[in-house]
Amino acid sequence: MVRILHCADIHLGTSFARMGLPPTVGNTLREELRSTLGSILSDARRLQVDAVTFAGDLYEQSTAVPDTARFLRQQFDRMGSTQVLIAPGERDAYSAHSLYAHTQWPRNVHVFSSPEFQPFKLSPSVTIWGAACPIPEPTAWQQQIVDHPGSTNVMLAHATDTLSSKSSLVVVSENVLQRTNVQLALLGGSHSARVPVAGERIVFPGSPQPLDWGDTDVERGVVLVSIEDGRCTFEQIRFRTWRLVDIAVSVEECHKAEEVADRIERELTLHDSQRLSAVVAKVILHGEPVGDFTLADVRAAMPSEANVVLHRSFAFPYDLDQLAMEQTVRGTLVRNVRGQLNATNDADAKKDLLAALKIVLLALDGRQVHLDAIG
Ligand SMILES: [Mn+2]
Repeated sequence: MVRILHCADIHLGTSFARMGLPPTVGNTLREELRSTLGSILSDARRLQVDAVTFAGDLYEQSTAVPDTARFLRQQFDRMGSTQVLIAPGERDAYSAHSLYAHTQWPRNVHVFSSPEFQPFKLSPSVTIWGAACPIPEPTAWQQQIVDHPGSTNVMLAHATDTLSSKSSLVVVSENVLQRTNVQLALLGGSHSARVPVAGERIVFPGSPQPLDWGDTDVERGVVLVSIEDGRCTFEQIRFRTWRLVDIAVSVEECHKAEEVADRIERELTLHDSQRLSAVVAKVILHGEPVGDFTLADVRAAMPSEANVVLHRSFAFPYDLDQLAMEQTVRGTLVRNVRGQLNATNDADAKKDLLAALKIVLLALDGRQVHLDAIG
């Protein structure tokens, strides 16, 4: 029996800034990504697998530093004779500048550096066919993978299983695979997991940790593949250590920032009652508070280990129908802005107009206006 631990999309060194997370949180999550790779490789040793496979996006070339190469080399070195097979992806594309090209890898590491599929004989009965992304499309990759009689042909690549104009990845679908010599496709490129059922051949392990707000509740991990007499069985292994959650919290009737912070904390503990630091949350505050405080005040009132990004949803604290009837400066202003609102179909322009109106109405009421009241 041959056993493979298949991984993809770890994205070591990724920036979490696109999610609005502060650098301190990003640093913690990046450290956890490194620990995740360490845990995966420890499991591989414990399970005594024949190979660990990576189907792309192992690390981010754009943020890679010499220490990234040092870390990977040291991690793979401790695998001893266990084979490590890497098919580069989009973010860790193979080039003369990539870590793959200029790092002295231990002898157990093999990087597929060509966009054409090349065989690697893992055992007398299993051949791994790997290629480096980008694999040109349309391409004759189906012809590159030739049948080795008596051997299970396993494909290793960063790919997609659905045709989409947004993706430049090569399409490897169950349909396409039926017309090839490939019995099993160990893929990367999808951050959510997919494990074959009933005769299917495609494995996407998913990213072991959630990497974006959309990755909230998707099963993710690595996949242990066992191949015996040409038959494959699969087992998902999970490593998720943090959760990304999207929550909405009302600030109605709150007099102080501390009250809002308490409400947020109560919501967060619903997601992980043990460790506040294991939850990374995007919090949308809605409603109108009684007191006067800013998002920064709420943030300052939160426990230091809470990882939250605060947003204020646009709630309008006035009844515009009523105001529009007033024979006052306020009434004239509201009627005027409403006319402009009716004249445009641009959602952003409408939002900006309402935001401006809200600020002016608050100011006319003599209330302090904070910048984050805008939106
Ligand atoms: Mn990826």
